[in-house]
Amino acid sequence: MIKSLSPNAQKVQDILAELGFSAKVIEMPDSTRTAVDAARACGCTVGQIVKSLIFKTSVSAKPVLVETSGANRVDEEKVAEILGESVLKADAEYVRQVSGYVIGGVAPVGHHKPMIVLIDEDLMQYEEIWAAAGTPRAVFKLTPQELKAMTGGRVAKVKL
Ligand code: 5CA
Repeated sequence: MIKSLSPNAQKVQDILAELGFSAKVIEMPDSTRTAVDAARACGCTVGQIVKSLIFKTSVSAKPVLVETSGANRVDEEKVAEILGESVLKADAEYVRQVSGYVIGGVAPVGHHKPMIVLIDEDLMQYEEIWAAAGTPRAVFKLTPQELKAMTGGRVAKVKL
């Protein structure tokens, strides 16, 4: 029997399909909340996990999504240089408000508010990567090119 997805994971699946992507959302029996958890559950390296990290520009107060390799940390100064203003890391409430997802489940698509999107250039080296799909147990496999296409993100040097 095929188990149905939880509502948030199904929402991500529907958005992916609407956008024309064939990716399949999977709900894992174990947590995929962190990049390390997700790598274990997906059987891939931590570097192949997409961390969807949310920041806020400090002056214009715009949400910024930095799609980061699970192996890397974001250098906020590099992000600030790219955007022309400094950024602050979002708290859990802001993440929920702008993305519509809880921490650990933030997907690359389907956000409540449109966001500026940057993509860690290190993600582009992989044949396949995995991103969160709406809950801290839901993921989907995609290519870096698909990540770029579905987010409209700009590939950049963002790691510390
Ligand atoms: N599902 C996994 C990988 S697919 C995932 O979503 N990983 S993540 O890195 O994108 O999400 C966890 C991130 O949320 C952490 O790296 C951390 O930057 C952020 N985070 C964790 N706790 C909080 C918190 N209390 N407030 C704001 N951000 C947080």
